[in-house]
Amino acid sequence: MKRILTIQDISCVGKCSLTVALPIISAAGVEAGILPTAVLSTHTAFPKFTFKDLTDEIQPIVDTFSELKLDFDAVYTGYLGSFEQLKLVGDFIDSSKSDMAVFIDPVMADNGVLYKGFTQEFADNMAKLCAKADLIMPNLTEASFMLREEYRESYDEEYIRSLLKRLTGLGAKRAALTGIGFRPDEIGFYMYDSTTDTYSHYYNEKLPVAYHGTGDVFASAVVGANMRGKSIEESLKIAVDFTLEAMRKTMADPNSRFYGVNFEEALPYYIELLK
Ligand code: PXL
Repeated sequence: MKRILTIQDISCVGKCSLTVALPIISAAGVEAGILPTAVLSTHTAFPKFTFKDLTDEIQPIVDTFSELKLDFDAVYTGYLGSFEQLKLVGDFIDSSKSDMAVFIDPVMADNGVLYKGFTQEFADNMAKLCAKADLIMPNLTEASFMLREEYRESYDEEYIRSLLKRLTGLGAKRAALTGIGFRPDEIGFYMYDSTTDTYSHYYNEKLPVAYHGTGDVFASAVVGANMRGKSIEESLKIAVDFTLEAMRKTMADPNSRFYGVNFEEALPYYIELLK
C-alpha cells in the first residue's frame, strides 16, 4: 500500500482541505499521513472562524518522521497559511527521498480574487514552491497571480497553452489548469507535461452552480488515483468525473449545506472509476 503525506489546514467544519483529503485518499486505498498547518473552526468563507497557526509544529514533526525513518511515496500540499510554512514545506521536499512524487495545489484564490489573508507576495513565494512539483494544479486565478498576469474570464486555447508553458517554466514538471472550458456547457482540466512536451485535456458537463471545496475534492482525487497506479492524465480525468458527480449529489440534496459538496455520496463512484 502506498503512503502519502498531505500538508494543509484542518477546518473542523466546512468540508475542505484535510477533512476532504483524508476520506478521499483513504477511499482510494492509499494511506494518508497528515501534517496540519493550522486548525480553524470553519473555513475562511464562513462569516466567522478561529485560526490557530501550527507553523511551530512543522519542523519538530518532520524531524521526528526523519528520526523514525518514515518516508512517503508522495507529498500533497494544499492550503498553506504563511511564508514560513512555504519555506518549511520546501525544505521538507528537498530533504525527502528523490523519488517522492510532489503534488502542489497552490490554494489561495478563485474567481479573480485572493482568499482572505493572502497577498501577491504570497503568490510569488507559492510560485517558488511550485518549482519543486511533479504536478501543480492551480485554477486560472491562482495561475494568474503566480505569473503576475491579469486574470481573464474569457480565453482561448492558445492563451491557456501559453500560461501552462509559463507555469512549467517556473520549474514544475507538469501543470494542470483546473476549471477550464471553451464552451459554456463544459468544464475540466488542461495540462502541459514538460517532460514529454505534450498537452492533454478533458471536459465534462458544467453545472450552473459553484460550491466551495471542489478544488480540494479534485486535487485529492488526483493524488489518490495516481497513487493507485493511474497515469497523471487518467487521474486528472477521474478527478473531473468524480468532482462532477459530487456536485450532482449536492444539487440533488434538498438539505445540502451551503459550505461544501456532498463528495461523501460520490465516493462509491470514485472507487468504481479506480477499478
Ligand atoms: O478550499 C480551500 C480552502 C482550504 N482551507 C481553508 C480555506 C479554503 C478556502 O477558502 O479557507 C482554511
